[in-house]
Amino acid sequence: MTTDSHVFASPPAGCAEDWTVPQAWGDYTAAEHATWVTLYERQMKVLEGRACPEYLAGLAALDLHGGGIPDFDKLNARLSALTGWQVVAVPGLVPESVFFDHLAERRFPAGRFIRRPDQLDYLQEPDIFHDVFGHVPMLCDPVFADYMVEYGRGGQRAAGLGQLEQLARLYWYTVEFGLLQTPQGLRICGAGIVSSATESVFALESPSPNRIGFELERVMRTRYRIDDFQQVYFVIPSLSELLRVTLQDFAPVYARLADQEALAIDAILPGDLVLQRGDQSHARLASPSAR
Ligand code: HBI
Ligand code: FE
Repeated sequence: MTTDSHVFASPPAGCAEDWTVPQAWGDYTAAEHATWVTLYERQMKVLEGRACPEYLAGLAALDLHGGGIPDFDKLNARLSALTGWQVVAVPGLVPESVFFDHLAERRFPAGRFIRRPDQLDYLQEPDIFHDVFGHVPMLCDPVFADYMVEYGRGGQRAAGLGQLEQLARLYWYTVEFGLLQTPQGLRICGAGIVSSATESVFALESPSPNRIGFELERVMRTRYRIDDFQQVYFVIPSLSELLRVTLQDFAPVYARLADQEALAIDAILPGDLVLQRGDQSHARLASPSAR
């Protein structure tokens, strides 16, 4: 199976200075729209009772129904009215500096391509389903929308301090794979989980992964994997707490982290708030490739 690479080191032809491209919604084929519908319907079977209320409210507010690939012009009219955010089309994974610059300006870069039918279950690069179905509904929540702007600004600062790896872990364990504590129990807020039929169930119900209370420096030290289910999920107490910790000055945080080792993906520390000490049964079956 060829791996369509949508990872670019320099702007491919047709890209603007900021790496954006026209979505060209009219160019999507019926097969591409059908792929969106298949993915959407599959997700909606598992997300009731599993996705956090803020995500489900965003999905409804944007009217991201299963009719096909959303037209960003229509999507942005709704999204910008709610939190001032807009989605911009990019060819795929863009360099971190470009990504942070967009987030800091309330623009979410979404790959305009969609996975092929033989990639329904997994692809490593963010396609339009991962980015728009996974990430954009949470941007309707004012607190999370502000968190993402602060994250973008933090990324711009971290780039200058050489602390991108720690900040990428914060993104990974919150924006991509975060779980949220709610009065009804644990719910999914991470885009990487909410856009995956299998991980939506695994993250909440499997005995395999650790589930640990979110703590900023703990998360920033913890390695992650990009090729299989996570071996640890961090549980965020509330979106306002997530925003609060991101509003602080990270310089002292980076200073403390500078002389601390990165933590193994399945580590459990004495100070951890352990909600589940996983048996790592899933990971034992998979080839380890922690980052
Ligand atoms: N580019 N299009 C796109 N989407 C992402 O989610 C993305 C990216 N570039 C960098 C990136 N994410 C990660 O490095 C984050 O951890 C910042
Ligand atoms: Fe993502």
